[in-house]
Amino acid sequence: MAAAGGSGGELKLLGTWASPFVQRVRLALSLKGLDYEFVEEDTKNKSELLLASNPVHKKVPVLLHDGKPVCESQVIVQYLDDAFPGSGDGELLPSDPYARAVARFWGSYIDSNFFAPWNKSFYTTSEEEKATEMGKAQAALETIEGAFTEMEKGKGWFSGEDRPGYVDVLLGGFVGSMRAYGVVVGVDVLDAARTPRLVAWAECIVALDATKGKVIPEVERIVENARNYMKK
Ligand SMILES: N[C@@H](CCC(=O)N[C@@H](CS)C(=O)NCC(=O)O)C(=O)O
Repeated sequence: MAAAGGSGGELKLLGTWASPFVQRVRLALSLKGLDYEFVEEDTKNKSELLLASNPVHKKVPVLLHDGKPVCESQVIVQYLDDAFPGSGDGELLPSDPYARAVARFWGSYIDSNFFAPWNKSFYTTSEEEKATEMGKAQAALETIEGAFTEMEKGKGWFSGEDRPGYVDVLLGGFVGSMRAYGVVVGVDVLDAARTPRLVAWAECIVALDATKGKVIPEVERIVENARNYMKK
């Protein structure tokens, strides 16, 4: 790991271990080979540092670079490329402006069209709404699978390179939660019949050296966490 402290300032990440948005930032930090201090937050009792660092949304993740806060996971991942060019295996976003725009488009689509309805399906108590929102999330994943097929260029990553890039990191943060959802709710979000290529891609994400045991938590741990939440 490159010590960010030596080459580009001190990095501190405010997060929770279970947050998929935090996991995508940790994925990016690992792939860029950057050392950082992880500070576990309690979102029921937020620290003064979190509230002061992200006064608008009051959410994790927040990256502190030499004490300066950067908020919102997609912004943080982009910032890491800007602030640490050439670190690790290189940039997560492509260098070509058009390819960068395409990658950012899919990043935005993942959060708005996949995550938002999927999250709603988990929290709603209406069975009808649960099914509707889950249907929207799965339809979005099918669209994302189509994008993957166009972008991966035989390499197995959205980046179209031998290593994961921006879109891989953004969707990769959700892989642990998607797997746990299947156990807790009994519905496979990543369904081999609908999105076989994303199922295979997810295997590659969890098998990455950069993630193994460090970034994407064990499914059992996320399941236990979700079950505890549901009991409350
Ligand atoms: N759009 C944000 C979403 C972050 C988010 O929803 N964080 C959740 C944890 S997964 C959080 O901090 N929740 C606490 C709260 O809403 O009070 C991002 O991409 O960073």
